Order: sequence, then C-alpha cells, then structure tokens
Amino acid sequence: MKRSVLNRFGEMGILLDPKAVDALMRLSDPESCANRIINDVQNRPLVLTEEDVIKYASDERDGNNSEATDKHRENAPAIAPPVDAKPREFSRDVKVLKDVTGNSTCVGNVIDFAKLFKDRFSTLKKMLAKRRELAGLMPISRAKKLERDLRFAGIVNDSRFTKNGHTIIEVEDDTDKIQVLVPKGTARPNEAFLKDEVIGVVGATSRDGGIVIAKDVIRPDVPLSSGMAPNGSQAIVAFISDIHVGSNTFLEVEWRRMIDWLKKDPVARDIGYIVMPGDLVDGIGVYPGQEDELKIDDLYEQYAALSEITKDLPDWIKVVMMPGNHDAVRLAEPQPALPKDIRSLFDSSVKFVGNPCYLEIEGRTILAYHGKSIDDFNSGTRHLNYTNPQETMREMLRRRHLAPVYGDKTPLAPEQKDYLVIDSVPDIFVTGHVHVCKVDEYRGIRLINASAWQSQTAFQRMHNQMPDPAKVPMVHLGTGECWVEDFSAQPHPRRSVSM
Ligand code: D5M
Ligand code: FE
Ligand code: ZN
Repeated sequence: MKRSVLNRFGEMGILLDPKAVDALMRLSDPESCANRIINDVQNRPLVLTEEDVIKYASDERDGNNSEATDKHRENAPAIAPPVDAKPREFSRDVKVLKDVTGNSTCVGNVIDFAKLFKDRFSTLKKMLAKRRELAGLMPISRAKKLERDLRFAGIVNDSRFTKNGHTIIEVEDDTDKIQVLVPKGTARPNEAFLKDEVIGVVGATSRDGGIVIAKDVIRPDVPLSSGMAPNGSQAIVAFISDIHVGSNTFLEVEWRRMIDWLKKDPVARDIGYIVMPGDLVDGIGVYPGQEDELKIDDLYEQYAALSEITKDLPDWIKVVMMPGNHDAVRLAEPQPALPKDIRSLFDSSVKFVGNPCYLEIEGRTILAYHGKSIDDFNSGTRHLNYTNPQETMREMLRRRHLAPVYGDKTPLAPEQKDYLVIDSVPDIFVTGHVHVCKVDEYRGIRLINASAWQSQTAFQRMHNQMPDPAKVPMVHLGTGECWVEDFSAQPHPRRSVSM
C-alpha cells in the first residue's frame, strides 16, 4: 500500500518529506488522507511535511471543516479558466553577452587578486580618460611632481572623515599612491568613497606639498540617455527574484495566485521571458540556525521543489535562472551557473546563467545581478538603505561597478578579468537580495529590484527590514513601459510606474 500511495503523490508532482511518509503510514487509513491531500488542488503544499499530514488528518476527523482550511481557502486564488487566445510567438532567444560560467580562470589554490584589480583599474581608467574633466590624465607618480592641474585616476585604499567634515582618501595606481583631501562641499552631500572603487581626481598640491586638495572627484558613470527607444518587440520580460523555496516563510499561496494569473490573464500571454535574479532556494547552512526556518532541509530537494513549481509556469515562457548567495554554487562573485546535477532537474525552457550576467533579449540588454554587495554599499555610506535599493543601484552605475569593496560582506573570486565591472550600458538593470520591489530609472536605464517570495524572516525582523514580497515587476521590451503586478492580495492590483 505504501508504494501505491507514494506513486499517486509522485504522479501529481507532490514531494514528500521522509517524516511525512512515516506520519501518513501511521494513520489508520493512509489512503483516505492521501486522497484528501491530492484532491485539495488549491491548497495542497508542494512539499508535504509531517505537519501537513497531521493537519489533513485532523481536518478529516473534524468533518472536513476546519477553520484553518477555510481561512486558507479564502486567500487562495480562484481556479483559472483556460486561456482562449494563443500566446504570441516569441523568439525565445536569450543571448548571454557576458558571464563567468565556463570562463573562470581561478585555478587550484592560486589566490592572486593582483590581476583582478589590474583589470578593474585599467577598464575603469579608460572610461575615466574619456571624461572631459580628466583630459590629460597622468600616472600618480607624475602627478606627485606637479603643483597645479593634477588629473589622475586610482583605486581608493582608504577613506575617512575629518572632524571638520572633509574627507581624506588614499588613492593608488600602478605607479604610486597619494593622499587626497576632498573638502566639504566638493563632492555631493553625503558622498562616500568606497574601498577599492576607481575614481578620477582633479586637484592641486597643498602649499606644504603633503596632500592633494581635490577640486573635483569624477566617477566613470553612465552617459545621459533617454533610454529604450521603441524597437517593435511585442514581448514582456517579468522579474521574479528571491523565491527561497525550502524556507518555511516561502509564500506558497501568493505563488499559486501568480501562476493562476499567468495562465489566465491576457497580459500574461505577452510575457515571453522571466528572469530570476538569484536566491532561487533557501539553501542549507547559509546562516547559523537556518535549520529551524526550513521546510525542506535537503538542498537537492529544494531544487526539485523549485523545478515542480516552475513546471506550472505557462510553457510559452522562457525562464532564466541565476544564483544568489543562498544557492548551490560558490559564494564568491562572479558566481557560475548552477551545477549540472541541479540543472538536470529542469526542462529546456529554463536557461541557467551566472551572477552577474549580461543578457540580450529581443534587442535589449539586461544586466542582472543578485545584489549581495548592496549590504556593503549600505554599510559603507550614510545615505543608502535597505528600503531604497534603487538608490544603491544608481551608485553602482555611477561607479560602473557592481561590487567594488573587497574584504567586507561580498566575497570576490580572484578572476583574471573583473566580471563585476559594468563595462557596457544596459537598457535594464535588475537586482534582488533585499526583498523589496522598486522600479525606477537612471539616465535612461530601467532600475528594478525584483521583490521576493518569502515573508519577513527572523533575521530581517531583528534588523528592522520590512520586505515587500509577492510582486512581479515587468518591462515591455518593445516600448520600455514598466509596471508591477502585485500578488500579495486577492484580487491582485496592478501598480503603474511613471518614469
Ligand atoms: O537577504 C535578505 C535580506 O537580508 C536582504 O535585505 C539583505 C539582508 N542581509 C542579509 N545578510 C545581511 C548581512 N550580513 N548584513 C545586513 N543585511 C543582510 P538574503 O540573501 O535573502 O538572506
Ligand atoms: Fe534573498
Ligand atoms: Zn540574497
């Protein structure tokens, strides 16, 4: 009997925790309880735990009418009517323009960061050299011999505020290092210089010759642009981040509501692509005590459950999966795509890429980055916070770098090429990680932080971080129009976004 009951769950794509199997087999009538679960199409969990079995068994004893089930049902989406019109034909072509996957140069135990920083500096220096303010850029060793009109570029080694509100930074290039005083008011209010970012300085040597007084500090930045000109594409790209499958705070009801909407709403027929920028699953051992917050405590099973829930996505949608700091790849960035044994759990509608990654879809360039370095930007500056990651994303674009700080919360891999340099200007820049939903614009670039599918965790409660989950930001690839579909409530509202 055990086998036949388990087979039925298997056929329905329901995964069972081993403890759930035991609990089921302990019941006087396992088959009847199994039927009850299988027939509860709207509410049944993706992964059945011992707790679920106990709940269903006690519902049965209470005459199918438990209050908890009714409450659950109230929130559950209506059964989706079938889509009557055919989805549009999309190219389904996702080109990967830049990704470390398959190109990593980190070998054995050789930990040599010199090449990484050399590549970072030379790429960003070339960008700075094109800036009018820095015409005639010189090496620091030569700048040190001059008194006026010094123009140089360098990596920030150190930065500190003086008690008068000025900033003193040490800047280094491949020839020398130099102390720079940035007087209060020279840069923007609250301007911060992050360790290991590359800046340009225009200044003059102080009268005693010991330090350069900056007249201007230049960031590589992105050019002014009005952004995505119409290109005739008919497709929409949707962004679904931080799903955290396996966590006991994964928002299953909201996820189903979204799936139902995708299956029935006419707008969804134009969604050709879904990009998932990381934290696909909750992972194992990511932080101390995580085991108490997991519903699925096996990494492979978490991805199997992710595979099951992505099978529910309409089959005309091409899905791009990228790892984040909770996923099953090295933590050091750039992260390669998920390994083969995990990829094999998914069908060909899913494409796996690394973090970060430049994609080209229907003529538009998308820079996708999970966003772990937002932690370093926020702790290293005075004005950035977890509520407004779009401001942090702007600071990344100004610096043309996704994660400049070495040695803080974002581990970096000693690649010979710096994959975190923003070397080309995207149409859309998407991050996740902070679990809020923001859509904004900077110099024509659509900025998106793509929400999450996890309610507030104990860690976030402790740090007073309020997530904004179950939202799906969308961009029409043809027109550049952006909006958000909000699945946190039923019926779900749509939020328009003005640029
Ligand atoms: O990150 C979920 C949220 O928790 C996100 O807002 C960042 C925040 N977070 C995660 N780690 C840290 C550290 N070390 N300091 C501050 N804030 C942090 P997730 O990657 O989903 O766990
Ligand atoms: Fe996350
Ligand atoms: Zn994360």
